[in-house]
Amino acid sequence: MGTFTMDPDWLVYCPNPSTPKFVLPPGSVDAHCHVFGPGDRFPFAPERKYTPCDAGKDALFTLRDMLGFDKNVVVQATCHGSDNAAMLDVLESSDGRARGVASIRPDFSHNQLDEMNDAGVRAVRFNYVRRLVDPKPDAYYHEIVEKIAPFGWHVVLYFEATDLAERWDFFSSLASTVVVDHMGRPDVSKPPDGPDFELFLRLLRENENFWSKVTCPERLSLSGPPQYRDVVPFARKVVEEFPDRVLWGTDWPHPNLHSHMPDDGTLVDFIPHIATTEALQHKLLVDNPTRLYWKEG
Ligand code: 0GY
Repeated sequence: MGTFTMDPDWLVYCPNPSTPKFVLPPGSVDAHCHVFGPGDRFPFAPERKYTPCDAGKDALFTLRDMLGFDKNVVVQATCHGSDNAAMLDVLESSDGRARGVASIRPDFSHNQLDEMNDAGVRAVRFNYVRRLVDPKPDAYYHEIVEKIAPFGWHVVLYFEATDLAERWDFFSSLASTVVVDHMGRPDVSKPPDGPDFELFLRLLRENENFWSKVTCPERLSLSGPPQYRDVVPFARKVVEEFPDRVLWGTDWPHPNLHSHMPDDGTLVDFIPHIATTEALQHKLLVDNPTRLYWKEG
């Protein structure tokens, strides 16, 4: 028995994903994934809103190799709060094949950030999803933006579609590259050319520094696996209009799912439905994430 017991309704990641039929191009990056613990070594944060199963770096690297990815971008999960040790340990064990998105506080020192930068952190995440974190005022994020500026890090935003209008002015004021998680979480029961998703597309049209992850069909879909048909028109629209500003990732180990746990091989097979040409696939999986996370100097 470990130090932590996962939530009773927690869905554990798929233990034996299928081999994808879609062969990933060499150099592909899983640009959105997490690690959880293991809790005995990297304790979960007291302020967390969920207690997951353990899902550590060895399982992540096995999945990377099995699916055919070359690299990972590991996003600090909220269950670890602003203690980035588990994520940093992945970067340090990856032989340069992982970069990180951290969660930091305004009281982090320049030296702390410098060490994180050396380890491979390239961004911070601002999370506005209330079931995951308690809301903070804009001033809190402004302080962080100033702190990270010397390192050239970008900002990753996680918010629900219904919060976009309220946050619009702050988001558009960000001068760095900004990456939005999961297409701003559209309600896929609404039309992809309706006013809600149009607002998200406008955010990308009017702010050329904004990118989108076309991730998480398993989280957004109402029609379900294996095809996640209802998510396709949304993701395809974003990939086709902004081919140089999109990223893709598995979201392994898939926190807080309730309807089902996806087979990660099936998720990879979703990619050619949203990026329908080799050129679009190469940008999405190789060129864009490499440019954003592995550019040096
Ligand atoms: C995701 C989505 C979720 C969780 C987190 O950091 C997290 O805890 O990101 C979620 O519950 O929607 O991107 O993994």
